[in-house]
Amino acid sequence: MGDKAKKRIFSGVQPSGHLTLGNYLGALKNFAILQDEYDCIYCVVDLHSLTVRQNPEELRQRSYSVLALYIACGLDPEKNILFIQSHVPAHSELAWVLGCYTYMGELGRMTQFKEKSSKHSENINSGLFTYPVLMASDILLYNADLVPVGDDQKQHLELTRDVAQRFNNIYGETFVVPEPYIPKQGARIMSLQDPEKKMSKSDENKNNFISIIEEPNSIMKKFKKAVTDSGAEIIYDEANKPGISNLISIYATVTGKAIHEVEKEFENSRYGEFKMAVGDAVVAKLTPIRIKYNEIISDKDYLDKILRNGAERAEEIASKTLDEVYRKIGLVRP
Ligand code: AQP
Repeated sequence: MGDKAKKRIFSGVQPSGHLTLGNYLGALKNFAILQDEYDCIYCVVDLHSLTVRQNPEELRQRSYSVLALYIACGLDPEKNILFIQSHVPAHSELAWVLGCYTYMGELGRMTQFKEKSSKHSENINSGLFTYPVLMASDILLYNADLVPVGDDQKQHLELTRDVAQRFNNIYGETFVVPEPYIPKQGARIMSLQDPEKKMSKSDENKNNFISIIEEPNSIMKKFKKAVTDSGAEIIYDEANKPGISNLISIYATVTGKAIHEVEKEFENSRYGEFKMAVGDAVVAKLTPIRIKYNEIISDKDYLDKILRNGAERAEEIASKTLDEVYRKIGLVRP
C-alpha cells in the first residue's frame, strides 16, 4: 500500500447519457467540495457503459462531455487526476484477477444487475453481471480511502470492501479497504414523473430527468409537469408523498437548507407555486455550470491535454498496485 500525504478519493461517472441533476447532487457536487482536503482521482468510466448498448459516436462525444462537466462543476484538472478509464489498461487487468476472488452468489445479489437485466432483457450480458468487479478494480487500484457515491452504488461499494478484505486475508495487506461517502441530502434523487424510481441519465422518458446542461425553459417545463401527490400540504413523507418529498429533497439540496426549513418556507404555498420555486432554484444552480461547459466542450485540444496528463498520472499509481498484486498471487514478473 503506497504512502500518501493526504487521504485519497476515487469516484467515476459513466458516459451513458446526459448527466442528470441526480448525478450532480448525488456525486459531482461533492467531488468539487472534497478536492481541497483530499487527493482526488475522478474517472470517466467508459468501459462500464459498454454493459448497455451504446452508439459509438455518441459514446465518444459523451466521454468528453463528462470530462467537461467535471471541470464545469468546479474540478481543477491540475489539482485532481481526471482521466478516462479505458486509457489505463490496469483497470481491466485487475478486474480479471478480482473476478477470480468474487463469487457468483455475491454478484447475483446486486440490485443494479437485477434492475438492469429486467430493463435490458434482450441483452443480459456477462459484463452487466461482472460490473461490480470492474468497479472494485477502479477503486482498489488507487488505494482509495473514500468513495463519494449516490445511494444506488452503496451495495457495489460493500462488495468492493468484501473483495479487498478477502484478498488481504489471503495475501497480506495489499488493498486499502475503502469507505463510502454518501451525502446526507441528495443521495437519491427520484424521477420527476415516477418518483418511486431513481432519476437516471439513460431513462427513455426525457421528462423523468433534468440534465445538468439543460436550458432553463425546458427545466421549468419539466418541473411544472412533475408528478405530485394527493393532498395539498408540502411536507416530507416518502411513503405517502413520494413526488412532493422528492421535490423537497431537490430544493433542500440545491439551496443548502434543511428539510424542515423548506416545509416551513412553503407551509402556505400551493403545489404549483412550490414546483416553480424548485425549478427556479435548480436553474440558478445549473446555469453557471452550463455556461462554463459550453465554453470548454468544443476545445478538444484542451480536453485531450487534460486526458493525456490524467492518464499518465493515474497509470503511475495503478501500475504499482497491479504489479504488487501480480507478484503476490504468483505471476512471473520480468
Ligand atoms: N438519482 C440519483 N440520485 C443521486 N445520485 C445518483 N447517482 C446516479 N443517479 C443518482 C450517482 O451518480 C454517480 C454516477 O453514476 P453512474 O454514471 O456511475 O451510474 P448510475 O449510478 O447507474 O447512474 P445513472 O444516472 O442511473 O446512469 P444509468 O442510467 O446509465 O444507469 C454515482 O455516484 C451514482 O451513485
